Amino acid sequence: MNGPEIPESHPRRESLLTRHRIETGVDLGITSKQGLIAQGRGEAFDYLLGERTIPSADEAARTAAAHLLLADQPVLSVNGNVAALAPGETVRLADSTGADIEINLFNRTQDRMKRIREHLREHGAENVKGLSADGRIPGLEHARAKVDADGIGSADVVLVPLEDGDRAAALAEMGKTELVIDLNPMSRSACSAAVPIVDNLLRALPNMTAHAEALADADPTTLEGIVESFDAEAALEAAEERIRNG
Ligand code: PTJ
Repeated sequence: MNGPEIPESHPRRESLLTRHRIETGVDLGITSKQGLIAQGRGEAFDYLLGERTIPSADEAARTAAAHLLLADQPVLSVNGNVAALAPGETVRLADSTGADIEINLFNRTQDRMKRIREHLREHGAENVKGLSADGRIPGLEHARAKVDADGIGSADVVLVPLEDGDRAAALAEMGKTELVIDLNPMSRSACSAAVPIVDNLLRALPNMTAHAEALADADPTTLEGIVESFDAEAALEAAEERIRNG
């Protein structure tokens, strides 16, 4: 993906390049137009967080990596923003944790599903789920309820990046552990997550991969210790405190 001409010295270079990825996603038919609005919302929170990974988010990323390594059937859920922003980073996290990748869209069309699958394949994904849609998440009225029975439908741990909605709570109702990446610590998804990672997707995914690689040889007792000592409420409070008071 070629970026626009933005000088290295531009103070908002990273932010502008990220915007360009989302714009390109819309042009390619991967990202929905609403995804542009979601991006703007995220940017505002990131600005207030200082555009860096705060210590509580790093601890959450490590805990999420431990959950993925302990899981019997972990799945990374991908929407149109995630596919445009971090396709390679998603594939690398899946590879380092043995997780499946499943496309799950709010504005679901068969055309977008296929384009996103193709895009992920171009970035190294081998098996992309979500198109069978032979399972349902009970209690959801919209398209996010459509899942693969052998994917999110039967997963024990699901990573849900970048959505403020009711799916994380519905997945918890099904007994699944959900890990959420969301820059807004007050979003419904972050608040109902077992592990809310309040960080930019572009920093959180590589950070989780680095933690998963560092923990690859850890025994289950060590991983369980990491999971058990995590306090989701404290992580949300730390992020909100950073946003409100700098
Ligand atoms: O691709 P689809 O059809 O499934 O549609 C996806 C969108 C993005 C339209 C849908 O999930 C949506 O409307 O999202 P929301 O409700 O705007 O929520 C997005 C959440 O992600 C907000 O809380 C943002 O703060 C947050 N967010 C946005 N960009 C980032 C982010 N969090 C982490 N990293 C980001 N880069």
